[in-house]
Amino acid sequence: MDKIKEIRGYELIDSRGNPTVGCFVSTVRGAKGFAIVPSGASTGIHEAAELRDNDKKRFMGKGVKKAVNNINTVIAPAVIEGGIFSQRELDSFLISLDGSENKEKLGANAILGVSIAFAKAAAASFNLPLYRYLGGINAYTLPVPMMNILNGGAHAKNNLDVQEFMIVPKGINGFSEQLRAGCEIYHSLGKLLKEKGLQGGVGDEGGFAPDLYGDEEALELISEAILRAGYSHNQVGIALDVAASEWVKDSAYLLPKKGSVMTSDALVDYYMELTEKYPVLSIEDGVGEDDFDGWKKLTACLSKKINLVGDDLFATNVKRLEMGVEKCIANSVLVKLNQIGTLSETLEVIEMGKKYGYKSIISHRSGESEDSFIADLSVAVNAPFIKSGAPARSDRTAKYNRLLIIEKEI
Ligand code: 2PG
Ligand code: MG
Repeated sequence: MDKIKEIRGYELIDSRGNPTVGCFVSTVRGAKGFAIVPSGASTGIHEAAELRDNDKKRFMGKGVKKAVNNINTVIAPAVIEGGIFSQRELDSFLISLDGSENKEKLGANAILGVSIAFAKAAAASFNLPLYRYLGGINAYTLPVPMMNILNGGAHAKNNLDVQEFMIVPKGINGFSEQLRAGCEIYHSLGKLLKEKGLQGGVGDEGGFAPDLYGDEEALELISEAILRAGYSHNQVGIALDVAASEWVKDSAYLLPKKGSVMTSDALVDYYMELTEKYPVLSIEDGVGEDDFDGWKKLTACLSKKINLVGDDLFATNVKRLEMGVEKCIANSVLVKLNQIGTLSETLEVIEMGKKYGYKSIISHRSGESEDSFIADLSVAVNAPFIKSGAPARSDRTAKYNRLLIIEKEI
């Protein structure tokens, strides 16, 4: 059996120009793993805690030197001395070393960096591709990409309240053809926006970020861009991440950019109307993370027709998903490693989802890097979907490109 030789933390930069944790793990036999931790903007209140320095003199308080220091001076010596070389053992050791409910002591960013870098080093030590090491011989399908081609909400400075408008080439066979459709539609939308004089650069996840009359205009433009690129709405549908937890104000919803106030009943009625008018096949966080009555209504009205995805609702946490199963709300679960902070806990959520019929969508964060770990993870667990932003910008395409390579291998 191999052994961990070294664990080293780094303060690096993410796709938004904010500091983030990098982690290097090497083994006695010379295997190496390197991970970069992502970071969200529309973070839910039930997520594990990201440790930031709050030193206003550096990076507007966003430095991660404390988290890096925790890797180098607390985690590294304890793990190396413990002689651990199994993912589950490592992750439960890290959880107890931290000791808090939400990993606030060492920082979920510090813990996740070690957890992922170790998985990569272990795969290298066993001489296996990462997806094969993680998924074994059962890793054999590629996810359908959900590509975010129009950004709003907390991810863009435009006037749209809905955070993500994604295209989903569900009716096309094969990952590379799905990705090609995504690229062609992305360019088709870019051209359409230019024709209409609607420019405005791109948002955090690489999608266009124009000012529009409202969310419906976005749906109209994307529906048209799909057709103009030569695809039908049966081949390529639309997914929304409303990120409605961002709108919660007292017992209602305040759409911050439009300034309108809505109840959750009105939101559900609105979504029903949208699914009638446009090829919408998935809605994420349609209501707030703790609006269980809203979730019940949403599920009763739409769960037979489309995917209802819990992101902030479940926070990649088995306890939250268990509660969702009991309440019979949503039918899909968004999976983000840094919402919970270790690989083992993330895998548990995916397993629980499978057991209760919840589809997994393996997801990036809006603050990303060149690390493509989630691509391998999505294949390892045969996830039906991955969302990694637009088919543009290296922080997003690193994952799609990795999947193109895996597609050739399996
Ligand atoms: C989301 C994510 C990723 P953030 O809400 O699903 O798209 O955004 O990382 O900002 O939470
Ligand atoms: Mg979301």
